[in-house]
Amino acid sequence: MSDTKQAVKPQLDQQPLPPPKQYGVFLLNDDYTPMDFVVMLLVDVFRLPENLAEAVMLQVHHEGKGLCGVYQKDIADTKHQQVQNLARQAGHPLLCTVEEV
Ligand code: NFA
Repeated sequence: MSDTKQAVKPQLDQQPLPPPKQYGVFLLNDDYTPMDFVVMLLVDVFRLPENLAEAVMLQVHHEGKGLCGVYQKDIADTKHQQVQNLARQAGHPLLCTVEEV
C-alpha cells in the first residue's frame, strides 16, 4: 500500500492575521433603573469588582454613558443580550449599546 500522506508545508510566508475588532459594551443612564440593580449587573454580567462596579454605575448616572467592558463581537453581543434580558425581567428600562472601539 502506498503512503498517501501529504507533507505539511509550513506557511512561513503568510502574514499573521490582523487582530480581531474590539467592541465596547456601554450602559446608558435613565431615571428609573435602581442604582443597586446596575451595580449587581456590572458584577454579575461584566465580572467587575464591587468598587469598580459602583464607580462605573456612578459615571453612567452622572455622565449619561459608561464603558462596562471590551470584547470580541460575539461576546459583546451576548453581554448586551444578558443585560437587556435581566433588565426587562426586572421591569427596568435600562439600555445598553455595543460599539466598535
Ligand atoms: N439614574 C438612575 C437612578 O437615579 C441610576 C442609573 C445608573 C440608571 C446607571 C442607569 C444606569 N436611579
